[in-house]
Amino acid sequence: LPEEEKPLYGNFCEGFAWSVATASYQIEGGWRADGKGLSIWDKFAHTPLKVGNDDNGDVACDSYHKINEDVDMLRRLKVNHYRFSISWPRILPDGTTRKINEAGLNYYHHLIDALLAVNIKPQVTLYHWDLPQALQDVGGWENDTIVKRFRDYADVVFSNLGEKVKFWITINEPYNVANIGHGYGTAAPGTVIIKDFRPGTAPYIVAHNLIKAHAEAWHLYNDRYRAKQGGIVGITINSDWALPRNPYKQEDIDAARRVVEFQIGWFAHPVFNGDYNKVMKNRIRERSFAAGLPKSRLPEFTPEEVKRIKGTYDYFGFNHYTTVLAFNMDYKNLQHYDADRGVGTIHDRSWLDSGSAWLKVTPPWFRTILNFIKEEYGNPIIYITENGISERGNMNLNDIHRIHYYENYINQALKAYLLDGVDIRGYTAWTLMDNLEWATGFAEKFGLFYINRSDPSLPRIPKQSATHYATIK
Ligand code: GBH
Repeated sequence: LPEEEKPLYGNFCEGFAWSVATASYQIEGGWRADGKGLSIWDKFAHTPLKVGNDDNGDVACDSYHKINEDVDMLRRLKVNHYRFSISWPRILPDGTTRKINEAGLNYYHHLIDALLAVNIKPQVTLYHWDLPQALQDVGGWENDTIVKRFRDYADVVFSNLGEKVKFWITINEPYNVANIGHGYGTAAPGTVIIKDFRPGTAPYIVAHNLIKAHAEAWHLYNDRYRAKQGGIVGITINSDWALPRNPYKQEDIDAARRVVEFQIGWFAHPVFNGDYNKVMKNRIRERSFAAGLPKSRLPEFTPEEVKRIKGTYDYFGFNHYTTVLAFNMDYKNLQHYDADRGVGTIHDRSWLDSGSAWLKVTPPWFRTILNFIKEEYGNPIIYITENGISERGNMNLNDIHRIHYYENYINQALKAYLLDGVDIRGYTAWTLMDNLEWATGFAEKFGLFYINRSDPSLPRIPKQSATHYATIK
């Protein structure tokens, strides 16, 4: 084996959080149960041709009615934490505090009580992409009133559940919300009509509001809840690593760096260092001016906002799956996030495949990107909040590719911790069970447990990897 692939033996720190993750829209179902409002994913998935096979989350894994079954799986995995998200419209049907849906809150109370009863600590995400449709109808994340709406929602959640929850994630993968949801449009809210297609402006406006919303939720917790509830709050940022396609070519080396600056940096630079990074500021300004625009398409934070946003973290939440090869690419005058980034990406043909076109098995650079975060953002506490692999096709319980993936990625994280001093406090597998993989539907399966969808009781069946994950810790 090459040196970087040889396993290291050892352990993570005392009290390390071993976890597994899900997200509300991907598993809950109960899309209209007990007064829940509609989310942008309900609407998107009910629009023909938006989701593979026209699948939707109406039933999903029916977790809304299967707390015991879900907790049983977690016990079998021997995890000490469980990461799940709250459906905003299940608690606030129209997105505002005008009406609080007690039945929705009770679902989360019952789930959390069932977890705590078996010593599993909840890690709760406030926003994993299912915005109340009523808020989308007034502009969603593009309207800056969302910042206050999100803070009010966080207030309801902290005040109701905060006695029992000590680990909060404000927003999952703001990159996806901004660029996939409002740029490419292949996730909700998506682009419905051509005039909505503003891939060089909408993502930046949305990101701006996401960052402010996160900061306001963090401050709210810090000022009003931390002293009595004693939890921690952070944001979860996702990024691939990027290698230069030609490692001897400076413009490819720069392109690889831009991939990370435009993905991690977009959000982490404001939250950890204050303000956007120079690479994004300069490129977007120059390209906006070159197109004759009067100002940069990247919004600016005022000095007060920079101060308010900087330092709004108790840890760095990080989701990671794969690596790309990057090369410099000139998109001419196109006003688009991709063109601002100015990068083309490919995969190395030697990398192992998964069930997802974008996901290749590239464990060594997990260690590299963890080191990048350590160096770039002042050696923060890091919780790995997602990492995992998919397959396609019929039931495959003998998922050795997943065992291989977890073994190797976790070992690279261990090297980052033991050899490089990266302050990793937790690891989370994505995902507990096969679920609605967003726009690709149920066909892409990331689960440790298989769900037999042709049986109406939706039985959860452990794959080999589930048994294996229980022994890794
Ligand atoms: C995470 O996103 C999510 O947090 C989680 O909910 C999801 O189920 C999981 O990972 C697995 O995907 O089809 O070429 O447009 C990971 C980042 C970004 C990966 C969007 C898939 C689509 C690529 N995802 N990407 S493409």
